[in-house]
Amino acid sequence: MSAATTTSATARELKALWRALLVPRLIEEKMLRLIRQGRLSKWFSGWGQEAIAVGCAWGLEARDYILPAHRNLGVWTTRGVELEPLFCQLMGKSGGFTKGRDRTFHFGLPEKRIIGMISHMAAMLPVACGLALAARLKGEDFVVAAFAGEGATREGDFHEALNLAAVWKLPVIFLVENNGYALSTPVRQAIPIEDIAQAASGYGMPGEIVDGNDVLAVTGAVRCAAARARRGEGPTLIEAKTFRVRGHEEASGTKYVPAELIEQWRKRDPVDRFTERLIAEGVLEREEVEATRRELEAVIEQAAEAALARPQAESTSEAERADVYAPGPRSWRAAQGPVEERRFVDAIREALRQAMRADERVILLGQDIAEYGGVFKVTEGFLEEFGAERVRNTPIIESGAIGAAMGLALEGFKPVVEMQYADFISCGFNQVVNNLATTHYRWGGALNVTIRAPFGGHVGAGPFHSQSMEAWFCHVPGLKVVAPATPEDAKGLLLASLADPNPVLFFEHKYLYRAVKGPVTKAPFEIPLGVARLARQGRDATIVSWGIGVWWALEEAEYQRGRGISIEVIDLRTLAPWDRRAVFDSVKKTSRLLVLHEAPRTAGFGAEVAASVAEECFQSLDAPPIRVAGEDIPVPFSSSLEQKIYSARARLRQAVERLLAY
Ligand SMILES: Cc1ncc(C[n+]2csc(CCOP(=O)(O)OP(=O)(O)O)c2C)c(N)n1
Ligand SMILES: [Mg+2]
Repeated sequence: MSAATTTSATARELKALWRALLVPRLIEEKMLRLIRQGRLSKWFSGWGQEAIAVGCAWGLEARDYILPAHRNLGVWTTRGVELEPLFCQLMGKSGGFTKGRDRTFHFGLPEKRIIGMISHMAAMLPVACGLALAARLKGEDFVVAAFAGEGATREGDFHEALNLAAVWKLPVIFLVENNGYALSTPVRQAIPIEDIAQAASGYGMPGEIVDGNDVLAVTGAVRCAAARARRGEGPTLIEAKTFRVRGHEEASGTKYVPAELIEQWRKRDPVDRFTERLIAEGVLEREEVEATRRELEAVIEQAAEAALARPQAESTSEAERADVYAPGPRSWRAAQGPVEERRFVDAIREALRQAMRADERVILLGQDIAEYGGVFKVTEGFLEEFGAERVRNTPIIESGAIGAAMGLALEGFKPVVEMQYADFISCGFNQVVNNLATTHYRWGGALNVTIRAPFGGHVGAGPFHSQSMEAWFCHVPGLKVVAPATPEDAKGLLLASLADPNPVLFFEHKYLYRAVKGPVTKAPFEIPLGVARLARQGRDATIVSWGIGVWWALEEAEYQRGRGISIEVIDLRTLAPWDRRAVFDSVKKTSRLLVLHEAPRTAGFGAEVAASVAEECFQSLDAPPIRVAGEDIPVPFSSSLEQKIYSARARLRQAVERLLAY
């Protein structure tokens, strides 16, 4: 572009872009002054990389989502996020976007179509896929741009997300900032190829390399990729080559970076380059540069000082706890009308089918769930009834699928992800415990995601297809954990989980799928989460359990009845939150507690129940609470080992007798 061909409209746009590029630089100058003055503790510098964040935001439309990373202040400023609350957020002051709950750019601003990151590198990339899928399902033409550092591209989520976006032809732009280092590790120690853009060919998408220090080049590449995505041609990987001239974060220095490399890249500073270019082209006057700087500096100074003057964020335990979960529905449909005998598995299928018929926002994701109907055949026939857009086979990507579900939920869908076996949720653990669990507390994003997880043993399936891992998740604030024992409960609790605007882990015991039958209300209804069921009334002792353990407890209670002993059985049904009242009331009546579960004993959920009863019901107890649980070994394959050594069931009788004799 030369001065002669620059029209006044493009000149105006170029000038506006230049201003947008200057803003994050000037904010950073202020932040660095504050650090030197000891008034700010932490800062991740984006100095020298501003053209990527600003160029991306500039190249997209306001309706497009951006998922920035930790050096992308320019995304927020270019989208016009107000400076004072932004500074409050960065400084942990009251008035910030997360109310002091999370740091730096870890928050979403849905009204600006920005979904911020969590600390875990690359975790937002599958989320971008979910948002993009939402665009497709809604027939809207927004695209989603997601950032990753070159270091983050070695995480599995990067590859799962690229693959998913490519097989589903999703409107995603993956924007990799290759700045030469991941903390102290230079690219050559972590990445065996010169150009990360090459990865694109392995996923069947275009891979573009762009000069990340040239804001017009970035804008152009992003516009091209966005146009392609809007045409329905799928994702693009853009690698922006740049350099991290100020080190990882301000406290860690740059000693390990060769000084000449920094010098070399400082000469290619994106702000200086663009300024000089616009001056050379006659778009900008030198005096104007100084005047604009002064004008913007004054605005930044004022907002930063106003933020600094504010108090630290303050709150109460009650207020903090209240925001861990999104408020649920106020009313539930009671079970009413005719019932029919159903197996456990059929009750689950019926709940899903009724929910899908009633609400188009329910979308199923999982491995082999479409034509094949899932390995346990829970979704058999669903593809035919609901179609391929709503019943989606995913590749083998637990993390990718759960992350995508989060993106769908942010766009108002109610995704249900089927784990093929609950054991494989370990591959999606990060998405569950860090992304799904924390989002509502941190910035108010409600995530109506249900993860169905066929779990448990007694099917002779060995250590990796038999685990009971409910306790892993009960420890994480922000998740709900459900484990039904009867067909009626399976249906009502699953419908409640689908109606709940929070992430729910729904553990379905595989042995019960086809071993248990019972009356199930035909019409849709919900059983509120967090309410236990009195499975059997008794006087002499209480057994608390869930899942298959309830059946063992009932069997034992029946045996003891023959000996004149009356045992009460409480089926917790929901473990997080659990019905403390129901358990305490029962123990106050019977004075004896046994908690029974299939999962290994140490740090199992039984420990929580037993400890709470010891704390809250000590005066009523005639015996110490007893736990009967799986042996602390991996679940053995041989059914004789599993049943005689691993299984809690093998130790139940003796334990009950010990409890009664105490
Ligand atoms: C999963 C995970 N592991 C480790 C870290 C610690 N960590 C924070 S930033 C960082 C380097 C990231 O490098 P890169 O992705 O290249 O981004 P850059 O900082 O260079 O912009 C590391 C290792 C993390 N945040 N997440
Ligand atoms: Mg890097």
